[in-house]
Amino acid sequence: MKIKNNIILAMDLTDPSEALRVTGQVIDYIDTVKIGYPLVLSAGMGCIQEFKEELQCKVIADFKVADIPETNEKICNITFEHGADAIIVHGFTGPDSIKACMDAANKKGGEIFLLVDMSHPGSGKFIGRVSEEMARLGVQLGVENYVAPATKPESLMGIRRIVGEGAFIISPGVGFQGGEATETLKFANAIIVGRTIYLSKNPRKTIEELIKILGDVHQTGP
Ligand code: NUP
Repeated sequence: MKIKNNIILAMDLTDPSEALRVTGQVIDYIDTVKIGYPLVLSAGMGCIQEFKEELQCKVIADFKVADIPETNEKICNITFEHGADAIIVHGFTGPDSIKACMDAANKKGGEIFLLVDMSHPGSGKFIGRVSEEMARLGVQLGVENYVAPATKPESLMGIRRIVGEGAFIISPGVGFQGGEATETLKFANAIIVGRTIYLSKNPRKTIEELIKILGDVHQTGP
């Protein structure tokens, strides 16, 4: 997946028109939006198509799929049928559950991102202890895309070492959760940024400043 300016907007505002309006303010600078339960549970699955049509962006559905293979397959099928370009899937459920998501993605022409560690403090208790094992499993299964935390550079670095330079890593936790954008992009292909942008008084200016910090080596907006 190619991501403009290496920034994915995490749009977790729960008012659908506000979510579209604020995303519209920064859409010149991004081409990929991550939508998860906060927005979909309030706006409905139709918001995926709405974002794609109104803003011409790619949508990653952050549904952290974590069920038995048969249920995972259904969740992925429905998500891709609603227009999502990719879906985020938990790694801890094991190979059969991950494989079911990969198969659904292949059939529907979508992609999966395997979540192998998380960014919040409590993630050290369970998921953080097995994240490298999950990354190795992902490699064995042929997973190409991963989610790993910007708040834990050591973990992110370790995951990159395992999945290799050819894999695509997206990383949440920049800004509000304490992760640092430039540092994160040494190991990740793109950063996921939510509140820093959508709660900003001037989201457009905030993203312009962020792009400047990142060195603006990629495409920029007008
Ligand atoms: O480990 C994770 N951490 C995380 O923050 C996995 C995620 N998917 N996220 C999501 O990334 C989180 O649900 C939110 O949508 C986004 C980060 O948003 P913010 O902290 O920049 O507001």
